[in-house]
Amino acid sequence: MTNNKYVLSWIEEMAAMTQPDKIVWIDGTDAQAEALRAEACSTGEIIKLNEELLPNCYLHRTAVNDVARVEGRTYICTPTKEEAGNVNNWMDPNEMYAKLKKLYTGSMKGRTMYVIPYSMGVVGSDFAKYGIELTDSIYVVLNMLIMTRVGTNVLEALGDSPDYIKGLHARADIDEENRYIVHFPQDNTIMSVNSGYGGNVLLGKKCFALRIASYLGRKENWMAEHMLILGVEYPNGEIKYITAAFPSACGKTNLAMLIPPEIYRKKGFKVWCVGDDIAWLRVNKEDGKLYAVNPENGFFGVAPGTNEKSNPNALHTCLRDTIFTNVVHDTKNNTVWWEGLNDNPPAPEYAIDWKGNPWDYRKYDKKDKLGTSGAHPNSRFTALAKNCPCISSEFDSLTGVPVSAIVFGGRRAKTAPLVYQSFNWQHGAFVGSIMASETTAAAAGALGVVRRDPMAMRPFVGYNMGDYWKHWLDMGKIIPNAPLIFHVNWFRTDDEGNFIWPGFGDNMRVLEWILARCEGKVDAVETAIGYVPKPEDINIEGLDLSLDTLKDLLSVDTESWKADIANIKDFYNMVGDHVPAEMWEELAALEARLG
Ligand code: OXD
Ligand code: MN
Repeated sequence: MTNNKYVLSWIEEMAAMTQPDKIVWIDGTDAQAEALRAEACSTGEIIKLNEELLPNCYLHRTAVNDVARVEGRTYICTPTKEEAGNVNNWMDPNEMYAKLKKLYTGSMKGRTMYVIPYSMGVVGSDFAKYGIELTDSIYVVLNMLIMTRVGTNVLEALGDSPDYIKGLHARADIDEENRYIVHFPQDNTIMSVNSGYGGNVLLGKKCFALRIASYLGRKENWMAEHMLILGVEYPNGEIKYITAAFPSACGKTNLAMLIPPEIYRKKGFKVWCVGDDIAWLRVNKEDGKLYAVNPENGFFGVAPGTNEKSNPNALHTCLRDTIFTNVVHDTKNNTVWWEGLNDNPPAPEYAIDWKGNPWDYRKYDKKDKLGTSGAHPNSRFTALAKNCPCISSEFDSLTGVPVSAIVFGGRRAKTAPLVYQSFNWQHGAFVGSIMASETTAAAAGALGVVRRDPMAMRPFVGYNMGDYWKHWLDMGKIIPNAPLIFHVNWFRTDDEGNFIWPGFGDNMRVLEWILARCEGKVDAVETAIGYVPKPEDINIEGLDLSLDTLKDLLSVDTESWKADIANIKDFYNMVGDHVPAEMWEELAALEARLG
């Protein structure tokens, strides 16, 4: 399919090591995908679901020990440890290559190696970057066909160039002790072994589009971020775009596919989804604004909790052409189910849980979610973006969309108000650097344990975190018309631990204020942490929420901020001596303002 000598010699070398029985090139055609689906069904790797209810949908179960990303086994192998920094795991590249060689040698014996040429971004656009993933898993091929743009046109666009990201994935023995997800940024190489779980093996996603891309972005003056992208359409048809970074499992997909409350819909407001997980951002030379694309082609969303109320758009997206992973199989209707889908779990005689065992929903115990739930809490749907009812008409844009606002967010019971605006780009980057989430009582034993997750990129920066912050500061200097930077917190709780803000579609009310700030159309109150809305400027029409409660939501709890400062200092010290002086200055200034 190509004469590119760099590609051919690399594949030859990888095949000599892994020793597959045969090599199959993925061409992106429906005919080939259909044949692979049939083959995977025949071996039980995937199960075809009810064609009438869920057309072209399949179910897959991973190994029980292989259900999530493994941060502890994810490495950034730069030549020096300093380049990878203190937040990443690091090993000397030569040592790591030697270790991996042992694990890969002969790992594809008796198996087929699939060669997947794929693009992150629209093929041929200025944003696009190309990759080739070698894998011995049909499940990976079928997921990559949804999540990325795959086919011979990628090889044509690459031509004779050596400029592509190499990715090697082998399932090997799915051995947790020898599971490695490794990045060699200097070699444009990703190696993943002993896993079959999406986040570890769909190498275009976290590995390429965040870790390797963040490294490339720093070299080439652009940004790869863990951000959703959405467009708010006003009644006059104008659309303004927002990107937002929240830690994993804080509702990025829900916000990206938000349906505005009725009072907004009646006026003609709409929200369009450009992306739910990753944004690549570049400065547009013509208007000096920051433009964003979603480099992916699909959504790898968390299934549990997705329902007609929380996210109808996501639910409708995954009613066709979808691969479900680790959800409940309803064998009566040959469909799927997960916790939070509806109140009708399949009857025990027809229910198979994510492990492949008979499952009785009546034994579900909140305190032992993992042991008793039918779907794994991290079970997923892999669905095509183009099937999303609210997908933006700019999804395939070659230039991307102009970003008015960047929003950071976390899950904080008390510290962060509903929304605040940073004073300027540098302060905004600081706000991103101190992002954090607290564990909830429901999710883990300890309540209120703070995990700092700068820009929601803690597990995804492909180099030193301090240098990444410096890159943020540097980018601010080369964007003539930079977006404004905000912080939101949908998760503030009352003294009984109940969420105060309704969230979901009502988050539209906060987005409206954010965009009004960007347009200079609304005033704000200056506080120690940034600009906070005047309570009367957040539209609460139609909400069961008083102005006093809104005041509480917007108040700055000085004592909890002061208490947070020590935690931030510890974190900065852990990140180490690459933390830019500007960030320490911002921290000192915040401390002084808090008094
Ligand atoms: C994801 C994640 O899967 O952030 O998107 O963990
Ligand atoms: Mn993510």
